[in-house]
Amino acid sequence: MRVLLLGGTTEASALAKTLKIAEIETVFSYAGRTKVPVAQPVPTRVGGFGGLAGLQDYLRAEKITHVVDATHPFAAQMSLNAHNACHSLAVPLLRLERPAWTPQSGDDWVTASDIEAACDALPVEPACVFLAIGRMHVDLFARKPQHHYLLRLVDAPAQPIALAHHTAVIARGPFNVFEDTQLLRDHNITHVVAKNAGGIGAVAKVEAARNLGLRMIMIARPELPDGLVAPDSATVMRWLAHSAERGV
Ligand code: 3Y8
Ligand code: NAP
Repeated sequence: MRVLLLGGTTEASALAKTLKIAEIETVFSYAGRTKVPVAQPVPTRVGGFGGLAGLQDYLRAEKITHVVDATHPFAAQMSLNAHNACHSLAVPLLRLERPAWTPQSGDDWVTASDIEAACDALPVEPACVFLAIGRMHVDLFARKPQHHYLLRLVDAPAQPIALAHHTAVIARGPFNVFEDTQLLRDHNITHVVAKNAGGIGAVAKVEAARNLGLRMIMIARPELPDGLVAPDSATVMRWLAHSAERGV
C-alpha cells in the first residue's frame, strides 16, 4: 500500500501523523502556496502535478495504490483532478471532508454563494471588515474602497494589496478564540468575511465574531465531485485497513 495524501489542512497534518504511526507508506503533497509549509512526519512533495495528465503520470510513476484527498473544501480544482485521475486509473480515492460550520441561534450570519456575493453583502456605509479569506481573492474587494479591511495572510504579500484602506497581519493558524477576539476588538471590526472551511484550525474567528455579536458573512463551499467522503481520520484508517484486507 502506498498512499498519496493531498494535504494543506489541519486534518491532513493530523492524518499524516496517524499514517506514520501505522507505518503505512505515505507521500504528503503540498501545492507550494506558502513559503515554508509545516513540516510533515512523512516524505513530502511540494508543487502542482501539472493538471490531470500530470497527476495521472504521477500516480503511475510512483505506484500510488490509494489517494486520500484531505485538501481544503475550497481547493475544488485539486479535488476534481484527484477524482478524475483516480477514476481513470481505478485507484481508490477517499476525501477527508470536515463538516461545514452552521449558524447558531443569535448569530448575525449571512451566507454568500461565492466570494463576489460576499463583497456584495458588505454595507454601503464604511465599515471595518476582517477579510479572513487569505491572499488569493482579496483584490475582488477593491470595488468597495469605502471600508477599512483587516487582512490575515500566511506570508507577507509579494505585490502591493489593491485595497485603498487595509491593515495586514501575517499569521498562520490554527488560531484560538482568545487571540481572535482580541484581534477583532483591537481593530474595531464590525463585519467578518470567511470561507466555510469547517474544521478546528480556522473556527476561532467564527466563535470570536459570535461572542462579539458581529455580522458574519460566510462564503458557502464550492461544489465538489461525488465520491467516497470520510468525516475524520479514524474513518480514513478503517477504509485503508479494509482495502488492505481485500487486497485492493
Ligand atoms: C499551503 C500549509 C496545518 C494546516 C493549517 C485549516 C487550518 C490553519 C485557517 C484565517 C483564515 C485561509 C488560508 C487558512 C487556514 C489552516 C491550515 C488553514 C485560512 C496553510 C498551508 C497552506 C495554506 C494555503 C492558504 C491559502 C489561503 C488559505 C490562509 C502551510 C497555512 C484564508 C483559508 O498566500 C497564499 O497563497 C495562501 C493561500 C490557500 C487561501 C487564500 O485564498 O489565500 N490557505 N494554508 C498549502 C499548500 O501549499 O498545499 O503553509 O503549512 C494551511 C492551513 N491554513 O497543517 O496546520 O486546516 O483550514 N488558510 C480559509 O479557510 O479561509 C486562514 O485567517 O482565519
Ligand atoms: P486548487 O485551486 O483546488 O488547486 C489549484 C492547483 O493547485 C491544482 O490544480 C494543483 O495544480 C495545485 N494543488 C492544489 N492542492 C495541491 C496539493 N495538495 N498538492 C499538489 N498540488 C496541489 O487549490 P487551492 O485552493 O489553491 O489550495 C492549494 C493548497 O492550499 C491545498 O493544499 C489546500 O488544501 C490548501 N489550502 C487551501 C485553502 C483555500 O482556501 N483554498 C485553505 C487552506 C489550505 P496542478 O493542476 O498543477 O496539479
